[in-house]
Amino acid sequence: MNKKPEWTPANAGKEYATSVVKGKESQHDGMPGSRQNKIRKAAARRKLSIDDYVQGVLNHDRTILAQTITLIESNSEKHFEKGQEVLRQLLPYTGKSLRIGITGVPGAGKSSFIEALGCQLMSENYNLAVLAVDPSSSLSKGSVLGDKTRMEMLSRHQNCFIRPSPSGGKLGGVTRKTRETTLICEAAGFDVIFIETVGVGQNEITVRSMVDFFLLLKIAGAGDELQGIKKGVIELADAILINKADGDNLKRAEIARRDFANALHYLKSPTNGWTPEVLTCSAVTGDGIYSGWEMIKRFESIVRGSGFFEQRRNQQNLRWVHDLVSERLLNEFYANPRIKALLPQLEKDVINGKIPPTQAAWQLLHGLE
Ligand SMILES: Nc1nc2c(ncn2[C@@H]2O[C@H](COP(=O)(O)OP(=O)(O)OP(=O)(O)O)[C@@H](O)[C@H]2O)c(=O)[nH]1
Ligand SMILES: [Mg+2]
Repeated sequence: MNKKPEWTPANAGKEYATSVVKGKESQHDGMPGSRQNKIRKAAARRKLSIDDYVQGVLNHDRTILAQTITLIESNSEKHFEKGQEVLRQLLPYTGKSLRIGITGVPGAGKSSFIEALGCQLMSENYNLAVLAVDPSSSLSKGSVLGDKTRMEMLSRHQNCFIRPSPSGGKLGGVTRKTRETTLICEAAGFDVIFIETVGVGQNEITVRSMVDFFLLLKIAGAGDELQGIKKGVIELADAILINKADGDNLKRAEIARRDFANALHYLKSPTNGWTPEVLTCSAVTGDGIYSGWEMIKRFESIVRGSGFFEQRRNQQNLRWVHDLVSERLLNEFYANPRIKALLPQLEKDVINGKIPPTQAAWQLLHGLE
Protein backbone atom coordinates (compact mmCIF):
# COMPACT_ATOMS: atom_id res chain seq x y z
CA MET A 1 0.00 0.00 0.00
CA ASN A 2 1.38 3.38 -0.98
CA LYS A 3 0.53 6.29 1.20
CA LYS A 4 1.82 9.82 1.50
CA PRO A 5 3.17 10.89 4.89
CA GLU A 6 0.57 12.83 6.82
CA TRP A 7 2.58 16.07 6.73
CA THR A 8 2.50 16.46 2.97
CA PRO A 9 0.20 19.26 1.83
CA ALA A 10 -3.05 18.07 0.35
CA ASN A 11 -2.29 19.48 -3.08
CA ALA A 12 1.36 18.45 -3.15
CA GLY A 13 2.70 17.04 -6.36
CA LYS A 14 5.53 14.67 -7.07
CA GLU A 15 8.05 16.60 -5.01
CA TYR A 16 6.70 14.83 -1.97
CA ALA A 17 6.29 11.54 -3.71
CA THR A 18 7.25 8.78 -1.40
CA SER A 19 5.71 5.66 -0.12
CA VAL A 20 5.12 4.49 3.35
CA VAL A 21 4.68 0.85 4.00
CA LYS A 22 1.62 -0.03 6.02
CA GLY A 23 2.56 -0.78 9.61
CA LYS A 24 1.77 -3.88 11.61
CA GLU A 25 -1.76 -3.98 12.85
CA SER A 26 -0.89 -5.56 16.14
CA GLN A 27 1.46 -4.10 18.71
CA HIS A 28 5.21 -4.52 18.56
CA ASP A 29 5.05 -7.38 20.99
CA GLY A 30 2.85 -9.20 18.51
CA MET A 31 -0.18 -9.14 20.79
CA PRO A 32 -3.51 -8.28 19.23
CA GLY A 33 -4.60 -4.64 19.08
CA SER A 34 -5.43 -2.73 22.22
CA ARG A 35 -7.37 0.48 22.79
CA GLN A 36 -4.34 2.47 21.56
CA ASN A 37 -4.40 0.39 18.42
CA LYS A 38 -8.04 1.10 17.83
CA ILE A 39 -7.34 4.79 18.30
CA ARG A 40 -4.57 4.55 15.74
CA LYS A 41 -6.85 2.89 13.25
CA ALA A 42 -9.47 5.53 13.84
CA ALA A 43 -6.73 8.12 13.32
CA ALA A 44 -5.98 6.63 9.95
CA ARG A 45 -9.63 7.17 9.07
CA ARG A 46 -9.50 10.61 10.69
CA LYS A 47 -12.36 9.87 12.97
CA LEU A 48 -10.72 10.62 16.28
CA SER A 49 -12.77 12.27 18.95
CA ILE A 50 -11.41 15.26 20.82
CA ASP A 51 -10.71 13.00 23.77
CA ASP A 52 -8.84 10.51 21.55
CA TYR A 53 -6.56 13.28 20.38
CA VAL A 54 -5.98 14.63 23.88
CA GLN A 55 -5.35 11.23 25.47
CA GLY A 56 -3.17 10.12 22.57
CA VAL A 57 -0.93 13.16 22.89
CA LEU A 58 -0.72 12.85 26.67
CA ASN A 59 0.18 9.17 26.26
CA HIS A 60 3.07 10.16 24.00
CA ASP A 61 1.52 8.29 21.10
CA ARG A 62 3.50 9.49 18.09
CA THR A 63 0.94 8.56 15.49
CA ILE A 64 -1.70 10.55 17.26
CA LEU A 65 0.73 13.37 17.96
CA ALA A 66 1.39 13.60 14.23
CA GLN A 67 -2.35 13.46 13.51
CA THR A 68 -3.02 16.19 16.04
CA ILE A 69 -0.48 18.46 14.38
CA THR A 70 -2.11 17.73 11.04
CA LEU A 71 -5.47 18.63 12.53
CA ILE A 72 -4.06 21.90 13.86
CA GLU A 73 -2.43 22.69 10.53
CA SER A 74 -5.66 22.14 8.66
CA ASN A 75 -7.27 25.24 7.24
CA SER A 76 -10.83 23.93 7.21
CA GLU A 77 -13.29 25.59 9.55
CA LYS A 78 -14.50 22.24 10.88
CA HIS A 79 -11.01 21.10 11.79
CA PHE A 80 -10.23 24.50 13.24
CA GLU A 81 -12.82 24.22 15.99
CA LYS A 82 -11.90 20.67 16.85
CA GLY A 83 -8.23 21.56 16.85
CA GLN A 84 -8.78 24.52 19.12
CA GLU A 85 -10.68 22.40 21.62
CA VAL A 86 -7.92 19.80 21.64
CA LEU A 87 -5.40 22.57 22.18
CA ARG A 88 -7.45 24.05 25.00
CA GLN A 89 -7.55 20.74 26.83
CA LEU A 90 -3.83 20.22 26.36
CA LEU A 91 -2.93 23.69 27.56
CA PRO A 92 -2.42 22.74 31.24
CA TYR A 93 0.31 20.32 30.15
CA THR A 94 2.27 22.80 28.06
CA GLY A 95 5.03 25.31 28.69
CA LYS A 96 7.61 23.06 30.29
CA SER A 97 10.08 22.76 27.45
CA LEU A 98 13.07 24.82 26.48
CA ARG A 99 12.29 26.31 23.09
CA ILE A 100 15.29 26.89 20.89
CA GLY A 101 15.23 28.59 17.50
CA ILE A 102 18.00 27.74 15.06
CA THR A 103 18.45 29.80 11.94
CA GLY A 104 21.07 30.26 9.26
CA VAL A 105 21.43 30.51 5.50
CA PRO A 106 20.70 27.39 3.43
CA GLY A 107 23.58 25.00 3.83
CA ALA A 108 24.91 26.55 7.03
CA GLY A 109 24.54 23.15 8.61
CA LYS A 110 21.40 23.58 10.71
CA SER A 111 20.14 20.05 10.19
CA SER A 112 23.60 18.57 10.70
CA PHE A 113 24.01 20.60 13.87
CA ILE A 114 20.65 19.41 15.18
CA GLU A 115 21.62 15.83 14.39
CA ALA A 116 24.91 16.19 16.25
CA LEU A 117 23.52 17.98 19.29
CA GLY A 118 20.32 15.95 19.27
CA CYS A 119 22.21 12.67 19.50
CA GLN A 120 24.07 13.99 22.53
CA LEU A 121 20.79 15.01 24.14
CA MET A 122 19.42 11.53 23.47
CA SER A 123 22.28 10.06 25.47
CA GLU A 124 21.20 12.28 28.36
CA ASN A 125 17.63 11.01 28.09
CA TYR A 126 16.12 14.24 26.90
CA ASN A 127 12.97 14.09 24.81
CA LEU A 128 13.54 16.21 21.75
CA ALA A 129 11.11 17.51 19.15
CA VAL A 130 12.49 19.06 15.99
CA LEU A 131 10.18 21.28 14.00
CA ALA A 132 11.90 21.83 10.70
CA VAL A 133 9.63 24.70 9.86
CA ASP A 134 11.09 25.47 6.52
CA PRO A 135 12.91 22.44 5.23
CA SER A 136 15.04 22.95 2.16
CA SER A 137 12.14 21.60 0.11
CA SER A 138 10.95 25.15 -0.44
CA LEU A 139 14.24 25.94 -2.13
CA SER A 140 15.10 22.76 -3.91
CA LYS A 141 11.61 21.28 -4.17
CA GLY A 142 11.79 17.88 -2.71
CA SER A 143 14.48 17.35 -0.19
CA VAL A 144 12.22 17.05 2.81
CA LEU A 145 13.31 13.47 2.97
CA GLY A 146 16.87 14.55 2.29
CA ASP A 147 16.50 16.67 5.37
CA LYS A 148 15.35 13.70 7.34
CA THR A 149 18.34 11.72 6.15
CA ARG A 150 20.63 14.45 7.37
CA MET A 151 19.11 13.73 10.74
CA GLU A 152 19.25 10.03 10.13
CA MET A 153 20.43 8.80 13.51
CA LEU A 154 18.20 11.22 15.31
CA SER A 155 15.10 10.36 13.30
CA ARG A 156 15.48 6.73 14.33
CA HIS A 157 15.68 7.54 18.00
CA GLN A 158 12.56 6.83 20.00
CA ASN A 159 12.94 9.91 22.19
CA CYS A 160 13.06 12.21 19.22
CA PHE A 161 10.22 13.44 17.06
CA ILE A 162 11.01 15.21 13.79
CA ARG A 163 8.29 17.12 12.06
CA PRO A 164 8.99 18.84 8.77
CA SER A 165 6.34 21.46 8.16
CA PRO A 166 6.07 22.38 4.53
CA SER A 167 6.06 26.13 4.28
CA GLY A 168 3.04 26.15 2.00
CA GLY A 169 4.86 27.43 -1.01
CA LYS A 170 5.80 30.74 0.53
CA LEU A 171 9.57 30.89 0.38
CA GLY A 172 10.95 31.06 3.85
CA GLY A 173 7.55 31.50 5.51
CA VAL A 174 7.45 30.26 9.05
CA THR A 175 4.18 28.42 9.20
CA ARG A 176 1.73 30.22 11.36
CA LYS A 177 0.90 27.02 13.21
CA THR A 178 4.35 26.57 14.65
CA ARG A 179 3.42 28.01 18.03
CA GLU A 180 0.51 25.61 18.35
CA THR A 181 2.64 22.70 17.23
CA THR A 182 5.17 23.62 19.90
CA LEU A 183 2.48 23.47 22.59
CA ILE A 184 1.25 20.09 21.39
CA CYS A 185 4.78 18.70 21.49
CA GLU A 186 5.18 20.00 25.01
CA ALA A 187 1.98 18.28 26.09
CA ALA A 188 3.38 15.10 24.56
CA GLY A 189 6.30 15.34 26.95
CA PHE A 190 9.10 16.80 24.83
CA ASP A 191 11.34 18.88 27.03
CA VAL A 192 13.55 20.41 24.37
CA ILE A 193 12.13 21.81 21.15
CA PHE A 194 14.24 22.89 18.20
CA ILE A 195 12.68 25.09 15.59
CA GLU A 196 14.85 25.03 12.48
CA THR A 197 14.28 27.70 9.89
CA VAL A 198 16.11 29.09 6.90
CA GLY A 199 17.23 32.63 7.47
CA VAL A 200 15.76 34.79 4.77
CA GLY A 201 14.84 37.92 6.68
CA GLN A 202 11.31 37.94 8.07
CA ASN A 203 11.64 34.39 9.37
CA GLU A 204 14.12 35.26 12.05
CA ILE A 205 11.83 37.81 13.62
CA THR A 206 8.92 35.38 13.66
CA VAL A 207 10.97 32.59 15.19
CA ARG A 208 12.50 34.95 17.75
CA SER A 209 8.98 35.71 18.90
CA MET A 210 8.31 32.06 19.72
CA VAL A 211 11.48 30.76 21.35
CA ASP A 212 13.42 31.18 24.58
CA PHE A 213 16.85 30.94 23.01
CA PHE A 214 17.70 32.07 19.51
CA LEU A 215 20.77 30.62 17.83
CA LEU A 216 22.30 31.93 14.65
CA LEU A 217 24.42 29.46 12.72
CA LYS A 218 27.09 30.94 10.49
CA ILE A 219 29.85 29.66 8.29
CA ALA A 220 33.20 31.31 7.86
CA GLY A 221 34.55 32.03 4.43
CA ALA A 222 31.13 32.38 2.83
CA GLY A 223 31.99 35.96 2.06
CA ASP A 224 29.46 37.37 4.43
CA GLU A 225 31.62 38.04 7.45
CA LEU A 226 30.37 41.26 8.86
CA GLN A 227 30.03 43.29 5.70
CA GLY A 228 27.17 41.27 4.28
CA ILE A 229 25.46 40.61 7.57
CA LYS A 230 22.28 42.30 8.42
CA LYS A 231 22.74 43.90 11.77
CA GLY A 232 19.08 43.31 12.53
CA VAL A 233 19.42 39.55 12.52
CA ILE A 234 22.51 39.53 14.73
CA GLU A 235 20.68 41.68 17.19
CA LEU A 236 18.09 38.94 17.65
CA ALA A 237 20.62 36.23 18.47
CA ASP A 238 21.46 34.95 21.94
CA ALA A 239 24.44 33.21 20.42
CA ILE A 240 26.25 32.86 17.15
CA LEU A 241 27.85 29.54 16.33
CA ILE A 242 30.40 29.51 13.53
CA ASN A 243 29.82 26.04 12.11
CA LYS A 244 32.10 23.95 9.88
CA ALA A 245 35.09 24.83 12.02
CA ASP A 246 37.00 21.82 10.79
CA GLY A 247 39.81 20.93 8.37
CA ASP A 248 40.98 23.83 6.23
CA ASN A 249 38.26 26.01 7.60
CA LEU A 250 39.44 26.01 11.19
CA LYS A 251 41.52 29.15 11.00
CA ARG A 252 38.92 31.14 9.09
CA ALA A 253 36.28 30.07 11.57
CA GLU A 254 38.38 31.39 14.43
CA ILE A 255 38.87 34.73 12.65
CA ALA A 256 35.14 34.94 12.00
CA ARG A 257 34.48 34.18 15.65
CA ARG A 258 36.61 37.11 16.76
CA ASP A 259 35.07 39.45 14.20
CA PHE A 260 31.55 38.56 15.31
CA ALA A 261 32.46 38.84 18.96
CA ASN A 262 33.79 42.35 18.29
CA ALA A 263 30.69 43.31 16.35
CA LEU A 264 28.38 42.02 19.07
CA HIS A 265 30.15 44.26 21.52
CA TYR A 266 28.38 47.25 20.06
CA LEU A 267 24.93 45.75 19.92
CA LYS A 268 22.24 45.50 22.52
CA SER A 269 21.50 41.99 23.75
CA PRO A 270 18.01 40.71 22.93
CA THR A 271 17.84 39.11 26.37
CA ASN A 272 18.08 41.05 29.63
CA GLY A 273 20.89 39.82 31.84
CA TRP A 274 22.58 37.80 29.11
CA THR A 275 25.55 38.73 26.93
CA PRO A 276 25.40 36.92 23.58
CA GLU A 277 28.32 34.61 22.93
CA VAL A 278 30.13 33.57 19.79
CA LEU A 279 31.56 30.05 19.59
CA THR A 280 32.88 27.79 16.86
CA CYS A 281 31.72 24.24 16.25
CA SER A 282 31.70 21.44 13.73
CA ALA A 283 28.61 19.35 13.18
CA VAL A 284 30.83 16.86 11.39
CA THR A 285 33.60 16.29 13.95
CA GLY A 286 31.39 17.16 16.91
CA ASP A 287 33.87 19.72 18.22
CA GLY A 288 32.24 22.52 20.13
CA ILE A 289 28.75 21.03 19.93
CA TYR A 290 28.61 20.23 23.59
CA SER A 291 30.06 23.59 24.63
CA GLY A 292 27.20 25.07 22.69
CA TRP A 293 24.72 23.08 24.75
CA GLU A 294 26.44 24.02 28.00
CA MET A 295 26.12 27.65 27.01
CA ILE A 296 22.40 27.19 26.37
CA LYS A 297 21.98 25.59 29.81
CA ARG A 298 23.89 28.46 31.37
CA PHE A 299 21.59 30.87 29.57
CA GLU A 300 18.53 29.05 30.82
CA SER A 301 19.62 29.09 34.42
CA ILE A 302 20.49 32.81 34.36
CA VAL A 303 17.36 33.89 32.54
CA ARG A 304 15.01 31.73 34.58
CA GLY A 305 16.68 32.97 37.74
CA SER A 306 16.18 36.60 36.81
CA GLY A 307 12.52 36.13 35.91
CA PHE A 308 13.10 37.34 32.35
CA PHE A 309 12.27 33.88 31.02
CA GLU A 310 8.68 34.11 32.26
CA GLN A 311 8.43 37.74 31.31
CA ARG A 312 9.45 37.05 27.72
CA ARG A 313 6.99 34.18 27.42
CA ASN A 314 4.20 36.41 28.65
CA GLN A 315 5.15 39.02 26.08
CA GLN A 316 5.26 36.35 23.40
CA ASN A 317 1.79 35.17 24.33
CA LEU A 318 0.43 38.67 24.05
CA ARG A 319 2.06 39.12 20.69
CA TRP A 320 0.54 35.83 19.64
CA VAL A 321 -2.93 37.11 20.50
CA HIS A 322 -2.44 40.22 18.42
CA ASP A 323 -0.90 38.29 15.54
CA LEU A 324 -3.96 36.03 15.46
CA VAL A 325 -6.36 38.94 15.52
CA SER A 326 -4.50 40.72 12.71
CA GLU A 327 -4.36 37.60 10.64
CA ARG A 328 -8.02 36.82 11.09
CA LEU A 329 -9.15 40.35 10.33
CA LEU A 330 -6.96 40.52 7.27
CA ASN A 331 -8.25 37.21 5.95
CA GLU A 332 -11.84 38.16 6.55
CA PHE A 333 -11.34 41.51 4.93
CA TYR A 334 -9.89 40.14 1.71
CA ALA A 335 -12.41 37.29 1.65
CA ASN A 336 -15.31 39.74 1.75
CA PRO A 337 -17.25 39.70 -1.55
CA ARG A 338 -17.46 43.49 -1.71
CA ILE A 339 -13.71 43.85 -1.27
CA LYS A 340 -13.12 41.10 -3.79
CA ALA A 341 -15.25 42.99 -6.28
CA LEU A 342 -13.52 46.30 -5.67
CA LEU A 343 -9.93 45.15 -5.56
CA PRO A 344 -9.04 44.32 -9.20
CA GLN A 345 -10.19 47.68 -10.59
CA LEU A 346 -8.55 49.66 -7.81
CA GLU A 347 -5.29 47.83 -8.36
CA LYS A 348 -5.45 48.58 -12.06
CA ASP A 349 -6.16 52.24 -11.37
CA VAL A 350 -3.14 52.47 -9.08
CA ILE A 351 -0.88 50.85 -11.63
CA ASN A 352 -2.16 53.12 -14.41
CA GLY A 353 -1.63 56.17 -12.24
CA LYS A 354 -5.33 57.04 -12.18
CA ILE A 355 -5.52 57.18 -8.41
CA PRO A 356 -2.84 57.37 -5.72
CA PRO A 357 -2.26 54.30 -3.48
CA THR A 358 -3.60 56.22 -0.50
CA GLN A 359 -6.94 56.77 -2.17
CA ALA A 360 -7.15 53.14 -3.27
CA ALA A 361 -6.55 52.07 0.32
CA TRP A 362 -9.28 54.41 1.57
CA GLN A 363 -11.77 53.18 -0.94
CA LEU A 364 -11.02 49.60 0.06
CA LEU A 365 -11.31 50.33 3.75
CA HIS A 366 -14.64 52.07 3.18
CA GLY A 367 -15.72 49.30 0.83
CA LEU A 368 -17.31 47.40 3.69
CA GLU A 369 -19.65 50.18 4.65
N1 LIG B 1 32.78 20.25 6.82
C1 LIG B 1 31.59 20.41 7.39
N2 LIG B 1 30.47 20.25 6.65
C2 LIG B 1 29.28 20.41 7.25
C3 LIG B 1 29.18 20.74 8.62
N3 LIG B 1 27.85 20.84 8.93
C4 LIG B 1 27.18 20.59 7.79
N4 LIG B 1 28.03 20.33 6.78
C5 LIG B 1 27.66 20.02 5.39
O1 LIG B 1 27.00 21.13 4.83
C6 LIG B 1 25.91 20.73 3.98
C7 LIG B 1 24.62 21.39 4.43
O2 LIG B 1 24.28 20.91 5.71
P1 LIG B 1 22.81 20.92 6.28
O3 LIG B 1 22.88 20.41 7.67
O4 LIG B 1 21.89 20.25 5.36
O5 LIG B 1 22.50 22.47 6.25
P2 LIG B 1 21.13 23.22 6.55
O6 LIG B 1 21.51 24.53 7.12
O7 LIG B 1 20.21 22.37 7.33
O8 LIG B 1 20.58 23.43 5.08
P3 LIG B 1 19.06 23.73 4.61
O9 LIG B 1 18.15 22.86 5.40
O10 LIG B 1 19.10 23.40 3.17
O11 LIG B 1 18.83 25.19 4.85
C8 LIG B 1 25.87 19.22 4.06
O12 LIG B 1 26.53 18.69 2.94
C9 LIG B 1 26.62 18.89 5.33
O13 LIG B 1 27.25 17.65 5.27
C10 LIG B 1 30.38 20.87 9.39
O14 LIG B 1 30.39 21.16 10.57
N5 LIG B 1 31.55 20.70 8.72
MG1 LIG C 1 18.17 21.76 7.00
